[in-house]
Amino acid sequence: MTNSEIAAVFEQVADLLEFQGANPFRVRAYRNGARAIRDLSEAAADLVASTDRDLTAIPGIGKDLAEKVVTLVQTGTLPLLDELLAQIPEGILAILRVPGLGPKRTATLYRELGIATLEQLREACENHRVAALKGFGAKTEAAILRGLELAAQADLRVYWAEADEVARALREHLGGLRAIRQLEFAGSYRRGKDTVGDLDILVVAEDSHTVMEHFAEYSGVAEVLARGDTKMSVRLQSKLQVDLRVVAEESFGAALQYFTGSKAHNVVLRGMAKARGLKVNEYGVFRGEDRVAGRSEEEVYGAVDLPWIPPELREARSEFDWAAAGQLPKLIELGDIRGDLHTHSTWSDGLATIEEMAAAARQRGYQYLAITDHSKRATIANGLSADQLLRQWEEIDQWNAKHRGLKLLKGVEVDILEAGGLDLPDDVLAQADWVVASVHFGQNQSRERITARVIDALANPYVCAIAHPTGRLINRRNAYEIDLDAVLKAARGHGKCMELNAHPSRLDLDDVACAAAKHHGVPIVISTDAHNINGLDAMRFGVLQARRGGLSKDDVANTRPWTQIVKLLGKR
Ligand code: DGT
Ligand code: CA
Ligand code: CA
Ligand code: ZN
Repeated sequence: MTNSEIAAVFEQVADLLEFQGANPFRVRAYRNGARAIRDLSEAAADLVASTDRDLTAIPGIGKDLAEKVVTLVQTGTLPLLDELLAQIPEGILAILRVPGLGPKRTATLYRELGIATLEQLREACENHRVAALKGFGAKTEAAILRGLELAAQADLRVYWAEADEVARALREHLGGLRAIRQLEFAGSYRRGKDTVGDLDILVVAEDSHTVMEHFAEYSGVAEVLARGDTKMSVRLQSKLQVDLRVVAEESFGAALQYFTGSKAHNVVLRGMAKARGLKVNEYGVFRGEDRVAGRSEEEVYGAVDLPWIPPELREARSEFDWAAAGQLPKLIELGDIRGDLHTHSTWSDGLATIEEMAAAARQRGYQYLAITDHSKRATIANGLSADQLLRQWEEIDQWNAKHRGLKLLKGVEVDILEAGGLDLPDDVLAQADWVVASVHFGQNQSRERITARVIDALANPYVCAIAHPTGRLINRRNAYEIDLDAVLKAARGHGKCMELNAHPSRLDLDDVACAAAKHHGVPIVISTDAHNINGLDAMRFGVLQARRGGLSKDDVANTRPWTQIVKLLGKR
C-alpha cells in the first residue's frame, strides 16, 4: 500500500467516525495520522518492513495508529474500517466525498431527509428540500450541486504527487529488467500538470514480450485492460491507468515528444513542420519517406529550427513564441529555494515543535524558516491570541540567539475576517518578520466582497503575502469567487508577494495564475504550509507548478537571501 492509500483509509475512518458523531479528539487523531503518513518522505511500507525503525517516532502516529499502519501494510485492509462500513449505508461514502459537504452535514441530511445516495441528494437539491433545512439555505444547496459536478470529475484524475508515488515505484520495478535500455514517463505527468489522468511509459527494449510480462507482474496491477505487440494498458488497484509503449530506439525522441503532449502543443508543432514540408508523428520527422529526425527530442524540435522546450511549458501558451525568439525562460529549480515562508508548529495545528521544524529546515540547507501559526479566528486550527503569539515570538528570539546558520522568522498566518480587516491589531503585526494573510472564512461571499477583503489585506503595511489566494482544493473545492487580476494589480501597487502554496492538494496559485503574476511584476513566494517536518518536502511540487507558469529564479522571492526579501518588500 502506498502512503496515499494508507492516508486515504485514515481519512475515511475519520469521516465515518465524524458522521457517527464520535469524539472529536478521536476523529482528529485519524486526520492528523493521515496527514503524517501522506507527508512522509519514505514509504510507510518500508518502515514497517525494517526491524530497527519505529513508526511511533513519526509525530502524529501513536501506538494505536502505528499498529493500524502495520495491519494495512500487511493485510491491505483495516478491521475498524470494515466495521464502520458495515454500520453505515453504502451511498453515504460517496456523499461524504462531495466537495462542500462535511461529515456533519451529511449526517444531518441523512437524519432529516433520509438522504443516503448521490441520486437522492441531487433530487433533494433540485426540489429545494435541502435549502429548507435549518443551517443550509439556498447558497449551500447551490454549492452542493456544484460539488456533485466536481465529484463526478474528481473520480477521474489524481494529484500529481500521487501519480509521482506510483511512477517512482513502477520505475523501480521496471528498472530491474535488463531487457529495458531506455525508460521515460511521458504525458501530463512529465509536464508536471497538477492532476494526472493516466500514466504513460515509453521504453526501448530488446524484447517487448519480456517487458510486458514483467509489467503485468507489478504488485499494484489489478487488471490488464489491453495488450498488443507494442502497447499495453493496465489498471492499478488504486484505479489509476498506466499505458506502456515499446518503441524503436531511432524513434524514441519522436515518441517521447508525441506522447508527452499536450495535444494542443503537438498540433502547433505539426503545423510548423508542415509549413517546412515535413511530417511529424510518433515515429519521427519525415521529408517524404526519409526520416530526418527522431532519436532525441532535441532532434525533433531542431527539425523545425527550435531549441528543446521544457515539458512543463508544452501547453500551447507562449512557449513557441519564446522558443522562436530564443527567449525561453531559464526555469526555477528546487535547488534555487533558500527558505520556506509558511509553516506551522505545535503552537497551533502543526505536529512538530518549533525546534523540530528548525532542525528540519537546517537539514534541507535552508537559510531561513518562517513559523506562521494561525491567528485566533481559526479556532478549529487552535489559532493563537496576540498574547500567545508574542510569547511564541520570544521563544523564537531565544532560539535565534542560540543558533547560527538558519534564521527563524517570527511569522503568523493571520485570518482575513469575514467582515473585512485582519484578526490581529497592527501593533502586533508590526513585530513580526513575515506575515501571510489568508481567507479561511466567508468563502461563499460575492466576488466583490472577497476581492475587496483581500485587497484591503494587501494594503496593510505589515502583510507580506496572501496565502493560498484562491482557496481551491483540487478535486474537492472550487476556488472562491475572486478577481485575481485586480488582486495582482493591488499586490504590485503595494509591493507585496503572492503565495504559490506547494501542497499537492492546493497548488494555489496555479500555473496560469503564476504566469499572470509574473506578467504583473508580482513576486511569487513558494511555500509548503508544512504542518509537520516532512511537509517541508512539498516544496518540489510548488517548484514544478512555478516552472509550468514559466517562472525563473528571479520571479520567486524565496530564492533570495532574507536581507534581499526585506528589501524587496521595502521593509526596514
Ligand atoms: P491525462 O492523461 O489526461 O492527464 O493527459 P495526457 O496529456 O497525459 O494525455 P493522454 O494520456 O491521453 O496522452 C498522452 C499524450 O499523447 C498527449 O498529451 C498527447 C499525445 N496524444 C494522445 N492522443 C493523441 C491524439 O489523438 N492526437 C495528438 N495530437 N496527440 C495525442
Ligand atoms: Ca496521460
Ligand atoms: Ca494515456
Ligand atoms: Zn497555513
